[in-house]
Amino acid sequence: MKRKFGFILAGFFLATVLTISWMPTTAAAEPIKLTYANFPPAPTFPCVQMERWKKEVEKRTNGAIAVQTFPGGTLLDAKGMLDGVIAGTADIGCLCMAYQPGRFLVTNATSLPLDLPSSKVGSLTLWDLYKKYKPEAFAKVKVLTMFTTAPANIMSKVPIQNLDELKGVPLRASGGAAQILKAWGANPVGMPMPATPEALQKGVVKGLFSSLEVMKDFKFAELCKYVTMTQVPVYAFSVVMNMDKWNALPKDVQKVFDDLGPEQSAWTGTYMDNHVKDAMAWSEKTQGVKTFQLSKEEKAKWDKLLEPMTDKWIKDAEAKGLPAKAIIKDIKSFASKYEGK
Ligand code: 3IO
Repeated sequence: MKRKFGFILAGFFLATVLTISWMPTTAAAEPIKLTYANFPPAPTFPCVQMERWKKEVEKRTNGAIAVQTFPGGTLLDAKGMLDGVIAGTADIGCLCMAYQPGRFLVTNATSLPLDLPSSKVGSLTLWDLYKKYKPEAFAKVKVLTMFTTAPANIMSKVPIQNLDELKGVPLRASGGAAQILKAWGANPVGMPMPATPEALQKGVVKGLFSSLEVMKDFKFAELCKYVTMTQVPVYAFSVVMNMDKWNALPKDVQKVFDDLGPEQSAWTGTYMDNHVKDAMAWSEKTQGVKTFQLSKEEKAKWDKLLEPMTDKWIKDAEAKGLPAKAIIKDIKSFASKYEGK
């Protein structure tokens, strides 16, 4: 009798232990705290996606992870983001790859004039590209997600409807977008996005070349009363995590982060595409912004000037040992896979 009771007790004990070990992450008394640095101000899209990621992670880990966000360059700034995460100044960081174009050759190929039509398609294409090529630039970090902006357009204080009006105009842009402006004969001025409001105020630049949601989020519509639609190129972003911090995470938390990678990419693309529409409606209705479409003949001239760019990129990238033709081919085929979805 006594022995039987002992067996039952042991059975209960075993069942309890097994149940606990199989349960999804339960809220620990003390959550694992992670810092997440971002370079632009809180209302802008890189920070909106950061807050969404934080919320999803905290929910899906049942509070086992607590993310502390640092918008506005308060922990790491635009150009120091990747090195700061490698050094462990922040556990996680969001960076724009156009600010160090030579460092991110493979992923920045998405900023060539390849007609990626939207942030959603651009983001999913970039994520696939990263997954396929795993570029050396990210060897020292864990990549959590990637996304792109919507296609860039010209926002300016002066009307620009043809190449003559664009000639020599100082416009803020970075990376591949700056190369495109240069090919069109403008005067690209490189600086990270957060430096742009002051440059516009002071007249250092007469406008900028980026995705249009910034008209509202940075209030550029108050100064830039003209938009010229070019719909090319997208800017590429990545979110990276310190490798030691990643390796120290419980396996089930790592799975939550990994599952979120492509989801976050799609979420950010959808958010951005919708927000561009809102921002332009606001700019036109409340700020008197005028939007120009290039005439068919004019657009043909602009397109012609971009034709040599991708071939030149292929030549240069091949010289550096990259499978450049395959990279371009993949970008196009990933994009067509996602178009219409
Ligand atoms: C961007 C960067 C920070 C905040 C909002 C933004 N919208 C588009 C960009 C792209 C970019 O980094 C740039 O330099 O145009």
